Amino acid sequence: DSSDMTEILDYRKENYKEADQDLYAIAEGKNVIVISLESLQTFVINETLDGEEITPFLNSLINESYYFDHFYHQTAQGKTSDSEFLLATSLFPRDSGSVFFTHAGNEYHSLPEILNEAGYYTSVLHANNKSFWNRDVMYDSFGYDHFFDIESYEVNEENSVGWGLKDVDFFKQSIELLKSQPQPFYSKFITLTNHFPFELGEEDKFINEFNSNSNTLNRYFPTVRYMDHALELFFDELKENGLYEDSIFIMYGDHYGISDYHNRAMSLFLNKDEITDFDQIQLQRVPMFVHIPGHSDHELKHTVAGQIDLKPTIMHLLGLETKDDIQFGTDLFSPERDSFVVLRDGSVITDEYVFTKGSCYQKADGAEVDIEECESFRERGAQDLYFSDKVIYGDLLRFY
Ligand code: GP9
Ligand code: MN
Repeated sequence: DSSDMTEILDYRKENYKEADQDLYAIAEGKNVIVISLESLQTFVINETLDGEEITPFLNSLINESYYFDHFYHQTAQGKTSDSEFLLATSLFPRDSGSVFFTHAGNEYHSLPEILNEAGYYTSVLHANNKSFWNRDVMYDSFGYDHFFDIESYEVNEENSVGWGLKDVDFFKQSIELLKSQPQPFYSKFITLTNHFPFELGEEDKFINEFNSNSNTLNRYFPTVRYMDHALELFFDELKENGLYEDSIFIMYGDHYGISDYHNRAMSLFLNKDEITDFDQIQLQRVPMFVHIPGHSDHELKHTVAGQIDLKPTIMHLLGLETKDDIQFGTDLFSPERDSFVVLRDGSVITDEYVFTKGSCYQKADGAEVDIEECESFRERGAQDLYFSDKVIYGDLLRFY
């Protein structure tokens, strides 16, 4: 009930972090282009296969972006939709099932809604059926102005593979849709080609497959490489169409693409004897970029963070205060920020420690240490999840 809300509000106030003075409002009034990168994991960044870079474009963009190399996905069974939920609400998705299906009727104070109030036109672009993941219903709850779904795209046999429209064609066709929108806009793109089972035509394979007992992992590399290529072309097209300069870019991997079922093959790629529980946590990292055209202070960021931190980060970059919003993440640029993330299964990661599956490890070398070392932030992680779940199950934002 509403007394829970009071408790949660106090907790929220305690954990609020002030924005960085120099970056607060740096992108005020600019377009925001968010790109959800299907199944992209951090382990491919700055790596090669048979001597070829797997993500040459993204690697080059690291030097021109704030790139976060200790950024974790926090999704569970709701996969892409869970990552969308984290971004829009700074709440945790459900530990099982999909919050997009079970709690689409809740009251939310979502990022699109907040941006709408701040004068933004808000949209999602994704070439799939609108009802997949119950998006059409949840997007209404979130208050998006428009969802450019599969009906907005020309999809045929030539420009499709696997799940549907190929990323290159998706981005190409999206340019006109973007141009049709009032500015400033907040538009989220969801890519599709780098999705299990990672199918790709020969003409789109720019690097070799890997060679292991997992065909899934083997095929992952060419589809990642293809997505990277599609992004490069998209940036070029945005520049040609005058949409680049006045925009900022937020890009992140939505969730893992390679499950622990493929650990033997993964250990071969990573040159490890085996993938331990500790390694498995490191594999939950997904790339995250904040790219601000014309900004010269970009740097590599090592703070431990997750998708729940995206909403406060974006809001502060746009000059929107977050103090009165119920959020379980913190601005990634805040100088006061704790290096900390809790995954949906209760695993917790800091600069120094990893807690997972009842064990505590030293971050630097993966050595198991006394569980007491992890206790304080294991508790904090459990507290975050508990309060966030309360908000969702009790539809508590009704009272706020
Ligand atoms: C489907 C796409 C993929 O529209 O977002 O969903 P996923 O299976 O990754 O959750
Ligand atoms: Mn996905």
